[in-house]
Amino acid sequence: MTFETILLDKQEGVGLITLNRPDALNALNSKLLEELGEALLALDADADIGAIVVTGSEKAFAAGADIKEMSGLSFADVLKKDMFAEINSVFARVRKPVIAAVSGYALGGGCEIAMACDFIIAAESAKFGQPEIKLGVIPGIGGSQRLTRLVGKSKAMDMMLTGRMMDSAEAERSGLVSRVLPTEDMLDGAMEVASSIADLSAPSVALAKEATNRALETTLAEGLLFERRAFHSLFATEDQKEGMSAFIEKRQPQFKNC
Ligand code: CO8
Repeated sequence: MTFETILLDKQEGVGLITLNRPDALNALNSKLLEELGEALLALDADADIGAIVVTGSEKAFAAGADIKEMSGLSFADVLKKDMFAEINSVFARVRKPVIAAVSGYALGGGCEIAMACDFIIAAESAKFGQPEIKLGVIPGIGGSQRLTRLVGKSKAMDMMLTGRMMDSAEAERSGLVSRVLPTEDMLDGAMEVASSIADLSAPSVALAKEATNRALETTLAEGLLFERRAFHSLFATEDQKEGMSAFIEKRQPQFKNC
């Protein structure tokens, strides 16, 4: 597969997607969103891949949707193409874990793409924000919904109504990111995390992701039932026998993803 706006690499069971529009701080134009979606679905379908990392450059994960591309559009234009619907539906379809590895700016659509991933590992240099309000619009790729779920109403309102940026320490304190690493080590660290997930049993990884996502979509009773049934179903896998035997025999498990 060849792409214009992203780079795609595979290393030890991990698919690495690098957003690559350096002249525009990785602003998300329609080509980039289309290629990101294609790459995510291709890696999700690739049997050699167990986890995916999405990253940008040291200066910017992505500085938002492409303002130059959007500026002249009318209401009818954005409604007709249902702008940004497709990328959200791609993220909903990807069943493998997706980690956002964020260095520098993750603003507007950049912050939203990071939040659409399953979790965010940030460099100390990372800066998050939803500055759309300063452009006369609001978030359009899920920011008002995902940021509120991740950091709570008060901080989400503060971020969206002022358009201010949050540094990596505040992002970690608020629960937006799962861990912060020194900037120069961040991508290697995120790749190591992804590789450690790729080494686990794929059915249990997929069900852990589904069960965690259920917590945001359903009642506690339904979520607990979903989790319990998913847990029960894993006793049908060879990997459950292998994982538990390996623990008892004090050795590393050899999972077969079945
Ligand atoms: N879109 C297009 N181009 C961009 C963007 C962007 N979002 N961000 C940066 N660029 C371009 C700049 O125009 C500049 O290009 P050029 O050299 O040709 O002038 C180049 O990238 C470098 O940028 P700067 O010179 O501005 O770099 P600085 O280091 O001085 O500043 C900042 C970095 C602070 C990140 C600054 O670039 C900035 O504020 N960018 C815009 C951030 C922003 O507002 N993002 C939100 C965009 S809107 C959005 O994401 C969701 C909209 C949802 C709409 C829903 C509709 C349905």
